[in-house]
Amino acid sequence: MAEFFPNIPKIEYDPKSKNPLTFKHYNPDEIIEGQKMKDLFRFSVCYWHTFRGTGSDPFGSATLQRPWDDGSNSVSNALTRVDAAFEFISKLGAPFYCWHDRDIAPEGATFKENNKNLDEIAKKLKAKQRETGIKLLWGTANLFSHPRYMHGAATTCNADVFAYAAAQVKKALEVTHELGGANYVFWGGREGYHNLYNTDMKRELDHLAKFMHMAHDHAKAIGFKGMFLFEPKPKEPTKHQYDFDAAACLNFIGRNGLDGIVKLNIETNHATLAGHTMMHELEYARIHNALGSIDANTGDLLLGWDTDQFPTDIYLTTQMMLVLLKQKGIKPGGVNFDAKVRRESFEPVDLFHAHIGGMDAFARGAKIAAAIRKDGVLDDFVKTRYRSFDTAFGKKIDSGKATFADCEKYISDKGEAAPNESGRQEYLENVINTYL
Ligand code: XLS
Ligand code: NI
Ligand code: NI
Repeated sequence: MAEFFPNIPKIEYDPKSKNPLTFKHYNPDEIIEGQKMKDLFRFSVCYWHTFRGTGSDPFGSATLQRPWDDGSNSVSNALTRVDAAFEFISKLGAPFYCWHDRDIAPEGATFKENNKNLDEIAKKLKAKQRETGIKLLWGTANLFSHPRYMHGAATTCNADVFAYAAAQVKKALEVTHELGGANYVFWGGREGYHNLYNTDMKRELDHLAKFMHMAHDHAKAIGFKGMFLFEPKPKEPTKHQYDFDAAACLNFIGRNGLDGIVKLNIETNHATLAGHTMMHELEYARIHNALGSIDANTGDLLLGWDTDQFPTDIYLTTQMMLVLLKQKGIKPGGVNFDAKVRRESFEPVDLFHAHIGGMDAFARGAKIAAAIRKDGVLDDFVKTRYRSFDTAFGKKIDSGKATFADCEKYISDKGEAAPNESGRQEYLENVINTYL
């Protein structure tokens, strides 16, 4: 069979090598806090950026050289792409991949034709998964590219479009199930709005909740046991995306009886757009037992949109791993590179440089986070900082036994609160830097 990435061997861990096509930190079998790195991260390659990205932007056309892709919307082109994708993922050594239905199979003239195309490609994906051992981290449906979704999908004003979206998710779920997908993702796409003059927000949110319950009913009917994941994003393409951030999503989940059915897929660049750090979003999800998976990338603080760059900042990955290690990893989710090479990085080899850099950044972040955790630097400080709630009146507050009147009596008797202690933020920042 033709090789699509000739001259590129399987990427190996070789920390001493000067060859840029080797891992310097990601060593799949190395143990971090009792887990092999490959099981801790569960790295995934995304089909849309890596195999469907063209490098086009609003100011210029495609730049990326993808010699295996004839640029057509044909099924045969899509089938060849599967071969290229699996060669890439195998050589990289990522255990997972993920897709939108329309990334893997072309949109046809009718709904039935779409499904037929999808089945044909899924058959090949299944064979390739078996041949290589690469697994599907998650599937999802593209409910935003086609013009029919201009007003949204589950939150559209057009009942036919709602039905179309439901039928499309039904099929995408079935294909995800057929391919043994570990999760199913719902990123909001066009679920949001630009202007309330033309929008019934209550009705749209009710439809979204109905849609999610219908999806869950179907998952049960076909025996799909994977997790559903919302992917928060505050804006883009709409001005107000309903799934703004982890907190907004969890509010929606809780208010609509979706607890335990839907967790979160947290994306770095989306956290930035929401005005949060990634560490905040991860921790918010984790403490609510809702940290399901990660879309790893990074934005640019000087640009206000979803630039989806590969993550290379070790400070960022260290913070992420500090949270991830607290919950002993991310399984059944993973770390999916929802990231794209810049349009100037147009050669196929750039895909390797990008992913190797991301995987190494996480591996290094994990080693640093594990060292910080081993020494207990942050944990001990935080525990001590809240110790007034471990004894005496503080304990009464924590156990829910104190009333306002009790607080009044306690503090009147005492006259003044105990003196505060320093938060030592700068000291802790310095300590963290000693590990980097
Ligand atoms: C877009 C999202 C998208 C989801 C999958 O901003 O990140 O790529 O991950 O629909
Ligand atoms: Ni994403
Ligand atoms: Ni994104």
